[in-house]
Amino acid sequence: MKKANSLKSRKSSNDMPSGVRNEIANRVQRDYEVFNESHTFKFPTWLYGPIKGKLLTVEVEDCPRFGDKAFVEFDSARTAFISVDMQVDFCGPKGYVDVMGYDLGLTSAPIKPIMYVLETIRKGTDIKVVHTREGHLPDLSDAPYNKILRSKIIGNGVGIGDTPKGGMGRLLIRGEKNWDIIDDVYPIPGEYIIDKAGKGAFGQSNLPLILRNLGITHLIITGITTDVCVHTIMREANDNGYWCLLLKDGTGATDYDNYQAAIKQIKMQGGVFGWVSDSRRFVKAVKSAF
Ligand code: C5J
Repeated sequence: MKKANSLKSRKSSNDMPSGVRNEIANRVQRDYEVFNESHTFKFPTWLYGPIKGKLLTVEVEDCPRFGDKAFVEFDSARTAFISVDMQVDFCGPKGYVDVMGYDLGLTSAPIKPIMYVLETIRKGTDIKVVHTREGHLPDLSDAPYNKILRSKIIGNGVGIGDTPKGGMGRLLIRGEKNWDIIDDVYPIPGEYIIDKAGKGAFGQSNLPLILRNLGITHLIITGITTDVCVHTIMREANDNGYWCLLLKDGTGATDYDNYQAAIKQIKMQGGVFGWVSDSRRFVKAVKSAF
């Protein structure tokens, strides 16, 4: 009986007239109505201020439900394009992924789409470009012991810190050739390189500081691997309030089913970790804004 009463009183406080609801609830109600009319997640100027760059409107898929189409607005000046771990170790011969025996065709598939997006962004836009690299110090002091051990087992005796036969250097060690970003998508002056010791980038790198200093609110995410570093970074960013969009052809995993599952996971709950689009639709939005 007591329980029923407290539930009842809680329900009535939810039914309060809009005038006494807090600001966020009012904003959400308004933007919900705007979304229903326009199928667009408008750039929240009330939260971040007026648009500083160009307004980009990108089509996203399966949002809010599978089969639906929606649009997301970006302020180019507050957007960062992230290319995750496009290193030889993850998509090149005799690198970490190759030594583990996975299909390099899957992890190198996003190279061309990323090149296409980079080429577009680099043609006079104000979108910031951030590249990440996963790797450890030569003495392995920043590598979890279980990570090193597991890598040695799956690599049949060749793990993190070891040099495979005919390889370019020690696997996943900072400064080695195989640890660096592949030439096709190599950073150019003015772009940011983030070195991280983990799968994520919000705990083991200075990415959050750089994004904050640049005034970034929205992220376009690409890179490898979809189900590991890309997903970890997207989840971390989403939890930190960034509006995240994954370009599905700009990412790949060591297993195709995992790639598909990782894409599907993002789309659940109306976009539980953000949104999914592709390089063609993103480039179209950039070209029509600049
Ligand atoms: C992995 C990564 N898969 N960059 N790293 O170990 O996804």
